[in-house]
Amino acid sequence: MTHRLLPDPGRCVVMGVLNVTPDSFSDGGRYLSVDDAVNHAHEMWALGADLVDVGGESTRPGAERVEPEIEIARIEPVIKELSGAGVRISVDTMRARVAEAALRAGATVVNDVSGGLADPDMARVVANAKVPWILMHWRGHSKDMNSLANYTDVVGEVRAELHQRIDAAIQAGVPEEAIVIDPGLGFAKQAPHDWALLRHLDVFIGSGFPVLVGASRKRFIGRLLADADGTPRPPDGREDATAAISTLAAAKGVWGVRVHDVARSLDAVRVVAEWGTCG
Ligand code: PMM
Repeated sequence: MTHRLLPDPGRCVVMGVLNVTPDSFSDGGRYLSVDDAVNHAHEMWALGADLVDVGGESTRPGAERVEPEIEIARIEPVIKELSGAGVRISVDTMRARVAEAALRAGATVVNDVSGGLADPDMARVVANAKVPWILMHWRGHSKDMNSLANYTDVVGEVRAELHQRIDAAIQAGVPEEAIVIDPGLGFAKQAPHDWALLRHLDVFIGSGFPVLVGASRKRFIGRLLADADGTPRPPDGREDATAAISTLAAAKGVWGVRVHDVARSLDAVRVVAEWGTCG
């Protein structure tokens, strides 16, 4: 069973990415003004996105942290305006204070890339607000992330570490149906780890929790599509491959995909639903 605040469109959910940041790896700086951010969210919503994921802190490898006040100032007016217009919003933050401000402004889902590890107060905020919580697999902040990508069995270790986060959330009073899990592609992972996690999505789906996959435009796709001298394909040339991953992930039965290009992935998951293999 999924939480009443999680969209359930009868096919794989498509979550559109809205980074209100100057430095995210593929869309940083594009939607820094409130108007640009709001317009882009409306475009994604009009295309049929089920959820718009609003974030005010870049999590790309190596990124420096921003102050919580800055994070709040970036996202709060955007969330207020969008939720007032009926757009369903998740907030992409690992800070309890920021999540609280976003929920007050009208967000209805918390997307925490640290799975509750970065801020010990996050579980209390989510439990009190009675909202869904996306727990992503994470091993440390952006500046340390690459040095933490060491695994002997990436699928088993990510699964076990996610289950620790699920147990901690439940112990803190978060109901099971409020939890979504995410293997955290690109976060303390090298490309072979990302591919192994995708190849074994059934392990995560088999846990019974809804699974979200965030592959959109990530480095492992750029490396796969590198040119003859090994230069990775730039992020804006990774959209068709992203949609291919959405297709395969939806066919496996994931709950949702988090993407920049909503139109392509929506087409993909609609095909899967019609084909009859989704969910
Ligand atoms: N990836 C990014 C940011 N937030 N949230 C979830 N749940 N899963 C992800 O894979 C994820 C995320 C980084 O990508 P971006 O800079 O393009 O937003």
